[in-house]
Amino acid sequence: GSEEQLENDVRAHIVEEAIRVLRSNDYGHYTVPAQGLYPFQWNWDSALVSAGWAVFDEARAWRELEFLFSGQWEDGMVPSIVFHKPSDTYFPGPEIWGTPERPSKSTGISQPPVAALSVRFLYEHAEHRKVAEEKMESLFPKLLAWHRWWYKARDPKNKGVVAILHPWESGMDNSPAWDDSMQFPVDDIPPYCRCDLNHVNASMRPTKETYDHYLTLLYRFKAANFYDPDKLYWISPFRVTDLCVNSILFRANRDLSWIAQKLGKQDAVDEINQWLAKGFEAFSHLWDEDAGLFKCEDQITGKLADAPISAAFLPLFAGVASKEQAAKLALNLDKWLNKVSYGVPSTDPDDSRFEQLRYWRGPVWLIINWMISNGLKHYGYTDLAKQIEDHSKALTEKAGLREYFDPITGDGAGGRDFSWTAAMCLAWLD
Ligand code: 2M8
Repeated sequence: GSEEQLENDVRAHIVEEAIRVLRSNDYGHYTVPAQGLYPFQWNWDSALVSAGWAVFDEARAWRELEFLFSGQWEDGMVPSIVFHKPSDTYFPGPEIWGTPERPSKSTGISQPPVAALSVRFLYEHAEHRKVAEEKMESLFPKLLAWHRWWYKARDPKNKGVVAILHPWESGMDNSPAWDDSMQFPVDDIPPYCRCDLNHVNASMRPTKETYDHYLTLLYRFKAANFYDPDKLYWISPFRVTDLCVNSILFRANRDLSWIAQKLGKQDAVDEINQWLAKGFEAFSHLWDEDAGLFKCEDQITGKLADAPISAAFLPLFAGVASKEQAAKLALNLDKWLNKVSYGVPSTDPDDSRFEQLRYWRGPVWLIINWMISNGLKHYGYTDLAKQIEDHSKALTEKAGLREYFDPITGDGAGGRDFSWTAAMCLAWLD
């Protein structure tokens, strides 16, 4: 009917907008998350954005991933930010991460390992099969080296789950799940000026107190022989089993195993399957039966973080939750959705730490919506998955391709013309 036609027109317009946004954030070999606010190549942004490019320019999609791996360290780590070209609109940039004489080419920490998912996505959606096979083959050893790095550098105690040592590594920078673990004393750090507040209202960003902690960690890691991966785990006052990184790593391992199988690399398949088996067991300790949610764990105190955050649902995306756990998660998610106009809020709205506009403490993020919705479908909760999809569409129709959204009003927040939001409209919502 005409209503359907209208909806189709609206979506077609958003697809056009999304393509325009990716093109305008394109620096040739990589896409910046947003002009001004984030002027470099970010790790998980790039991996997610490559799926958006894949919809209309396969060659460009592969280049995005290849360029991300051009920043890979010798030990396998893929940094959270690669500083290809200088920019003075972001803090902390290459001068802070590096030495005064030599700005750094990248940060010294990592981010959620999405890339293996993207390689599989690009391969499965490829029209140019031959090219896709070659690209997958050449990216495979780099992906494997990165996953190995996670276990070697971030799970030296062989728990089966890895630690983040900085909230920036989780991607969910100021999540209330870190509040207790971020209580360590702040060092006497050099004075600094935050660039983010030139672009975005302070009420939508982490507080000064939080930034002081972020920088304390950065300077301590830098003092440890410039981010020596063998030292960081032991010296960091912040060491957390994060649900976002671990769920994505688990899912990425499944995709990497799939890729290894396609390439006939049986040794790698065996190695990855061992990670999966250990991970499966380790996840069961992150389950809070009373809350019916997964929780992050502070590895220093051994305590589960009580904050109910959206990453609690990501084990569905990983495929690591049991049927019973999935049922409880679905029940909780349904309750959360009934408390807001648009889901999924990054913190349970009933929790005292919920703030509807402050970044990872309440707002809706489309990339997380995609992951949760994808996970729900896998477990058979198609109505709930569809509801999240509809909310995501409605948000982009109402507010445009913003960085994140207010779950109560549906207003857009943070950066504008945001690459990963655009990518979700192309690769998921179309
Ligand atoms: C945000 O993080 C950066 C630090 O990495 C920042 O605020 O300066 C987070 O939302 C992170 O998940 C994201 O990758 C990055 C770029 O979009 O911005």
